[in-house]
Amino acid sequence: MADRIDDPWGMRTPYGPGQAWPERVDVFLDHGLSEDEVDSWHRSASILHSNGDAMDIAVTNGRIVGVRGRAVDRINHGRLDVKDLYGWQADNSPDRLTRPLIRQDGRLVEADWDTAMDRIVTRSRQLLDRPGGWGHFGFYTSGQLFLEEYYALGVIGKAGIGTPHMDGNTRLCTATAAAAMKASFGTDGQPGSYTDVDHCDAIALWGHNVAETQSVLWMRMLDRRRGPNPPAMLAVDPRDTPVAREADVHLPIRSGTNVALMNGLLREIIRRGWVDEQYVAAHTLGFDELSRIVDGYPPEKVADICAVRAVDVERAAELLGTSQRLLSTVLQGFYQSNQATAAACAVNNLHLLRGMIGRPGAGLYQMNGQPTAQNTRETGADGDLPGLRNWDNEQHIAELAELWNVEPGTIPHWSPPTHSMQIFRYAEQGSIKLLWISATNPAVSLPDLARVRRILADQKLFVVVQDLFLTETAELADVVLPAATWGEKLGTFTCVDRTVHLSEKAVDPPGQARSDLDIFLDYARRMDFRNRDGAPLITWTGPEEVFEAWKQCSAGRPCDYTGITYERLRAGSGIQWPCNDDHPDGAERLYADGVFNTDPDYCETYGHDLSTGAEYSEQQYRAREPGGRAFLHAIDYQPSPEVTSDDYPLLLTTGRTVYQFHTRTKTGRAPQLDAAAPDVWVQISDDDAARHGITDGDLVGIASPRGAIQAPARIGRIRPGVIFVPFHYGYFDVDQPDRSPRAANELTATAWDPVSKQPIFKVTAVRIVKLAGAEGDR
Ligand SMILES: Nc1nc2c(c(=O)[nH]1)N[C@H]1C(S)=C(S)[C@@H](COP(=O)(O)OP(=O)(O)OC[C@H]3O[C@@H](n4cnc5c(=O)[nH]c(N)nc54)[C@H](O)[C@@H]3O)O[C@H]1N2
Ligand SMILES: Nc1nc2c(c(=O)[nH]1)N[C@H]1C(S)=C(S)[C@@H](COP(=O)(O)OP(=O)(O)OC[C@H]3O[C@@H](n4cnc5c(=O)[nH]c(N)nc54)[C@H](O)[C@@H]3O)O[C@H]1N2
Ligand SMILES: [Mo]
Repeated sequence: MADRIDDPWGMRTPYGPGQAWPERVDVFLDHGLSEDEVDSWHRSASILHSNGDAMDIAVTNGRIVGVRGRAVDRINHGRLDVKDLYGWQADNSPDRLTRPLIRQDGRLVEADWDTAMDRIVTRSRQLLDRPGGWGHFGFYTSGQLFLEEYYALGVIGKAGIGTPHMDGNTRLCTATAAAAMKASFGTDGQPGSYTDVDHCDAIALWGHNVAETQSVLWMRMLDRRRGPNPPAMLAVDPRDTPVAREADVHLPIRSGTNVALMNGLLREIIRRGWVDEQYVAAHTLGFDELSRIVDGYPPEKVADICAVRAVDVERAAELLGTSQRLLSTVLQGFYQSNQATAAACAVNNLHLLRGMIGRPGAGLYQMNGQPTAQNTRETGADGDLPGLRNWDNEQHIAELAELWNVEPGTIPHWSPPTHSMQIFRYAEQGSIKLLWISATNPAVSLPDLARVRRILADQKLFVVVQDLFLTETAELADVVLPAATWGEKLGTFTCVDRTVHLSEKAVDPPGQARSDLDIFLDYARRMDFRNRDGAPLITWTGPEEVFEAWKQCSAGRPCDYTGITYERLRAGSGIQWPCNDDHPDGAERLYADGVFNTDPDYCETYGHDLSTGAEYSEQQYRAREPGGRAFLHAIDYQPSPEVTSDDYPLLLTTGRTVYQFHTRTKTGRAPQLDAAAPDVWVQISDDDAARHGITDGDLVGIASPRGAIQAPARIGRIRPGVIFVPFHYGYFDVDQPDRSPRAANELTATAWDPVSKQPIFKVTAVRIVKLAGAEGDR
């Protein structure tokens, strides 16, 4: 196998439109083992991004020794991402947490499970016994647990405690994807399928560096690009990413200006007659208002706001407008940027205007980022209601009350679920007194880290952290619970294109570590939550029972899992939802008939004003008589909350490298990946570097109103006026305990999109200063 650190995408296997993507099986085994020497293989899928690449975990002598892509799976046809090839080594890391820790006299000390759980339960009871005690509980979970774990947590939070203060780090990740799909189509759920890559004639990548972040999807796109009749490609990204370099048209817009660009592109599509008028008339609402607004964005004005050339805006519109089978993918360049939901909805508008939804090649992925973020959203562990139900719909509440056998009033639905930025605000103000954090590392990943540290370290807040390692967040906890992870526990998860995979338990977890499901179920037992007949609320003992219960919860909803069983997932490979009597083998695409989930009794939201986030009432929604039609939404461009000034003249944007995953708890412990990108850097344009006298490798100081970091410079491959810092590198580094701050989120602001409430990680005003030459010491 070629060295995948040097070439993350591996060998090309070109193919033409409508052909099957050739197989290519990627394998990596430790210590030069051969496949024959492996004792056993256990099915799973990737846990280090959202693509859902299917793989088998190799086990020898009770240890994970490698991975192999699964050729028969619909998603990856055998290929694996570079992080998946090497990242599993973190499971075997000697510094895994193996025993619970409790804080005693200011220090974390080892304890047994009974003692640790008893602390949590004692505290929980004290809080719950007070009137309105539910309001003191906050749960902040992840996009990296399994479906069963989220559903159990959701039921504990909503039917056991009855708190609306539950969310996932999915708020930072895919809240905008969900919000945009709800706003346009009525509910969450990707319309498209990965097979759309096989059929499309144009691919548009909206703020998505897919080459580095879903590299197997990129391999599929590249293989089409190298085959006969390749699709055209458009990239919108302020940086010259691998995607931008491959694209036929690259629009390096200033970060924070997506809505202006989208309005301009939609104006061209309408003016130049590229609208599918029949489709728009039959299947959409809001065309006149949309036309009126986007008409204010001629190419010259767009060029001015976005700082790109007007002629390139026109070229991009032509690429989109003349395509017959357009595939779009949208991710953090839109979701974490200014006017996120409106920008993402504008991509939905594009597909609706062109009638490009629900047929082969005409695909739309409002992407996920994390491997199991889809399940956080479906099961309601992000605060939404399970089964993509509408918190504002009494009938939906009644269904859940019936299912769980609790009073409807127990289920929080008197106001919208509390989003994570607000959960941290309540913790800061002291109304949330117990914050339970599972599988996320907010002390590196939330904006404005100085504030986050202050909140978590406050003695008045009781913090539980459930993780594999003693992370920056765990260091601040009152109780740390050692979790089992991928490969050490059984469960299911669902990727971007609604494909569900089973992940087997291949090995035992280290020491006393337990699966997150076991921990949640143990808590439920100890808390003795009861249903309305006085019987135990939760009686599940293992993942398959939870999955069967979840199937009932999903029945009749868009994410219908009723036709899926563990047995079926074991016998074949991934299966897409909805999978039910109508779609016994799963549905490849949604909305093939042009009927959307906007019926008032079925939809997941009554909608928002996209500029202000103001919620619409049921009456307002019904008055629009959607009748299964999709909504076209348009708003005017507004500058981001933080704009440049004389003091802070540059825009900082943040993101990822192909070799590292998030806060590096896993990829930082895989030698090949760690070595490939061991430390932070700042990417800066030639112009800005020259202006500040910076040359390649110089140490640069970067400051915002909230904090400052230091990083060596890498010059080029980014537009002038914008700099980029990867957000992977926390303040904790075992090799360099005394080093200066380097986490991008020391700089970022507590600001979010009014509809999705997703933080704006991509637009921060900063200044830079050269600190030392390339050889200078720190
Ligand atoms: N290697 C790797 N892969 C991953 C992950 C990882 O950590 N590492 N994480 C996974 C997760 S959870 C996620 S959410 C995804 C994220 O996947 P991506 O969204 O592809 O990753 P990012 O690097 O956050 O952002 C994408 C691009 O947005 C551009 N951008 C910045 N500001 C703007 C703007 O205002 N407008 C536009 N149009 N573009 C802008 C950036 O330059 C960047 O190249 O990746 C997943 N896959
Ligand atoms: N500036 C900036 N900030 C960002 C972003 C950005 O682009 N720029 N991106 C945002 C996005 S999209 C995301 S998704 C977040 C990610 O941010 P985080 O979720 O904070 O990042 P991770 O490092 O993935 O943290 C996951 C934690 O869960 C632990 N873990 C892994 N598996 C398991 C398990 O099975 N059980 C348990 N209990 N724990 C487990 C890991 O050890 C790790 O500590 O960061 C966000 N923050
Ligand atoms: Mo994410």
